[in-house]
Amino acid sequence: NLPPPEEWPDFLLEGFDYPDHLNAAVELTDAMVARGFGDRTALIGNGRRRTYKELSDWTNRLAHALVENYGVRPGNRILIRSANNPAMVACWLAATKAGAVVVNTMPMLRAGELAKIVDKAEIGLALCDTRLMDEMIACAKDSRHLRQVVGFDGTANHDAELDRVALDKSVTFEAVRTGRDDVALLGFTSGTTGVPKATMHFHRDLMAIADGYAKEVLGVTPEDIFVGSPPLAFTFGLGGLAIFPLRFGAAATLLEQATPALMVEIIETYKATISFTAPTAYRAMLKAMDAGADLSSLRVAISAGETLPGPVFEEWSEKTGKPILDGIGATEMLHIFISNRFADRKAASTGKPVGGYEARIVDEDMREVPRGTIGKLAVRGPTGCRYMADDRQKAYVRDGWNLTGDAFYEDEDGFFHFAARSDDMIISSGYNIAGPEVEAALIAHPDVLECAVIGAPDNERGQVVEAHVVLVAGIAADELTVKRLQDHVKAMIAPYKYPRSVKFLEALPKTATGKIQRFRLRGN
Ligand code: 3SK
Repeated sequence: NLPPPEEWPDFLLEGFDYPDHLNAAVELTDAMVARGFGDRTALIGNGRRRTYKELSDWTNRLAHALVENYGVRPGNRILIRSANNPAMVACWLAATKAGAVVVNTMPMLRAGELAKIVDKAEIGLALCDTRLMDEMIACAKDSRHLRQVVGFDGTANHDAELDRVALDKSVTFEAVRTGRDDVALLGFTSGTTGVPKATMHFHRDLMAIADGYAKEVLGVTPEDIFVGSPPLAFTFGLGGLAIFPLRFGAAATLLEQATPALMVEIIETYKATISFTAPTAYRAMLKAMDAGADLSSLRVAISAGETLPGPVFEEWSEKTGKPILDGIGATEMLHIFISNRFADRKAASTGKPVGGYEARIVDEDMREVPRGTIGKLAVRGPTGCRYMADDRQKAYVRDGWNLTGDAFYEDEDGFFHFAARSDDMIISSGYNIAGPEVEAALIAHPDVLECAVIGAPDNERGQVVEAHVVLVAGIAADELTVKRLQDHVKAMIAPYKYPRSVKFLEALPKTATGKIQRFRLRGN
């Protein structure tokens, strides 16, 4: 019983004009019930479906518990530790209703990593899936800030402390009247350098990514069913698997271990329509299609975070008749700000700015460079970078423009093309070589599963192109393979770009969000 289309949420694209008082969690739950979506499925996970009404009630009971039993006050910072599941979403929404500033964290973080976050954000209360308590308790033991660690049951069977406390609370809760410019979320990013930074996002930012990207680019409707792998602790995942579906009355499936095989199963079972995942998962899903999997329900496949290899894009389009929409986002910007569209896309480009954003390519002095020239990507729009107590703010935001650290060029048709992370440019014998271009050539070889290319110091040439390659199972890591890969690159792109050094690895070093840590390879 879907409300008629005229009652579907239809949010402003232009202006992102939100009222002075806005609580993002209320918008995503209670307001959706008031708009007639109460009986619709909001979340599916751990073997259960939750309607919007159930989610609203659940989060209101939890919010009462946070305020009445754990003394949460507006502006308090709360850490949440969990894998992707409905209970994590409920805790995040409840804390947001209570006016807290939430830091969502990945389940694989160790005590030392949690401690850095707790110290930086001065977190007093942590909500932790009881299955993940050990590292959280170890972190709390030596912490100056963390006073309470409260367990919740990620499987939502009501046998953990928070669930028991919340059980008898009222299902109505008067949410804190947060201002639209009050901080709601701290997104932590170590980028590819390894030093964590906290990015602050307002309540209105959480709405703006849905009302911009999700509405304009993805065209989300209440009939959509989302599936994906990025952790909710990564703003890519929080947007794609919680904010976007809930903003439009759609449903999200949440997987604690989102392997490609499980995603395929979920797509087939629930007829999922929108997927968020990384290029390697799309590659695995293509193999599953060869083995008979039916992914025809997917109307949009989104890839971001790493360069989408051309062959994966082509094969996906061929087999499904639909493109993989590539885009670029950043934790600093909260979500995707440049993207291809169904009706306006170009192969091998990242697309055009999402509605509300402007992008330009600038030189060192912030002067716009001519079209076709590689320079620094500068972007501004309804969301932007606000580092918490970090000197790097001055370098990231200049003259109101966010400098994302990516080298891009804009073509004659206004499409933006990724060249490299600024620190992925290799200068060898006076040639500028974009590492990702060499990676794209290597990944097109059938023996290569994954690769990362860096500049290695070299006395003669300054730097040489060095490829770190994970081979497909069964391929010998020997000189013959090195030669084959070098010849292949020379045949695909200008020969001076070929990797003079090739190293074989079992796996590439990656951040918890799946980004390749090239700085680690540079240290090799
Ligand atoms: O790739 C990223 O870093 C990213 C971060 C936040 C949201 C979306 C994306 C793609």
